Amino acid sequence: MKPVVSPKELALAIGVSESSMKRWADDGKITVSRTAGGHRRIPIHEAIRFIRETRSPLIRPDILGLESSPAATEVISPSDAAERFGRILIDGDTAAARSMMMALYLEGQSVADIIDDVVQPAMQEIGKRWEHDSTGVYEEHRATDICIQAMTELRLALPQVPNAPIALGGAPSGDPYILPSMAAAMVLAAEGFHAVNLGPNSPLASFSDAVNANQPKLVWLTVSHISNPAVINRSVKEFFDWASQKSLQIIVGGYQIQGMDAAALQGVRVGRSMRELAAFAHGLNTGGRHGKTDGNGSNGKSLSDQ
Ligand code: B12
Repeated sequence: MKPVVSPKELALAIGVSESSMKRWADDGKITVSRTAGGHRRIPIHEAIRFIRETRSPLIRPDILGLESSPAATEVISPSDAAERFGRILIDGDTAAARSMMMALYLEGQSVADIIDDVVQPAMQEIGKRWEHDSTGVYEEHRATDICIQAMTELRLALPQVPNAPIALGGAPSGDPYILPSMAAAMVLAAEGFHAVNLGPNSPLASFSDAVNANQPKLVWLTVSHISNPAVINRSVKEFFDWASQKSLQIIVGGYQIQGMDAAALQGVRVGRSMRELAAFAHGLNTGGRHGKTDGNGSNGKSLSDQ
């Protein structure tokens, strides 16, 4: 993905004239920066925002430095998307996974919907394969890596909010799962937070240091594997007791969250999906108004209305 593009490049990528693009930039419909020579330049996340909000067809993703696999253009019903993505992961087709994830976002799906409706069910199916065939283990590991690549590309394309409130989170010691916390960071970034992801296997003591250093508004914890229940429940309870004195908003979730002691989770919000995380974050950012910032992303105006 290119960091910035010219009006000419963005115009070519979505099939409009360069003069229209320059006019929209001058009308303030697209935020541009200027080079020393005065040339307009469009940051990639701004180009992505414009394409998504106007529902513009991305006919030349390669011009923006994005993958242009057929998967990007194939029309798939939401119910088939998870199965299609699962097939792509089993085939090890990284280009198709990146294209499909970006295409789903550009057509208006929220980050939370993409994770809950496409990534989670696809990985859940892949997680069953090792029971039937030992090759299922490497397929699962490779699928995880392909998801990391596609999710990283989408995260880098998300709008960047200046002076955004901070959200911070990860998975506890002994929990090696990468995708759940990465997904939480993406959803919170799409909801206007600056997300600090400590990732898998993070001792709760490091959460306290990170909270002191970053002063977050929101803390998330994801639990997919409990290696030592006594240790995890005690350290989580200690951290939450300490954090609750700091008027921090805390939300927890994950495949194994039900395996945690209720006492350890007292006073914190438990969520089952990325949609619930998005709604919680939106409420925090908008003083309780429900909904989510990363809705269908359309400004309701097509290109001809610009
Ligand atoms: C990938 C994977 C692994 C990989 C992880 C690679 C990596 N480093 O990230 C590795 C290889 C490490 C792994 C290991 C194991 N795994 Co595993 N793994 C999976 C798999 C296939 C996908 C998990 C994933 O990342 N999903 C994608 C994320 C985005 O989805 P999610 O975790 O479901 O999260 C959703 C919700 O929980 C929620 N959520 C998650 N976090 C949060 C946080 C907040 C705040 C909120 C609000 C919501 C929320 O929203 C998410 C999206 O909808 C699952 C299958 C599954 N879950 O059904 C099995 C699975 C979880 N693993 C399983 C098992 C058994 C194991 C092992 C014990 C296998 C073994 N014998 O070694 C080990 C245990 C860990 C260890 N000690 O190594 C079983 C668990 C069964 C059980 N009853 O606990 C599963 C279900 C597979 C199966 N069908 O048997 N695994």
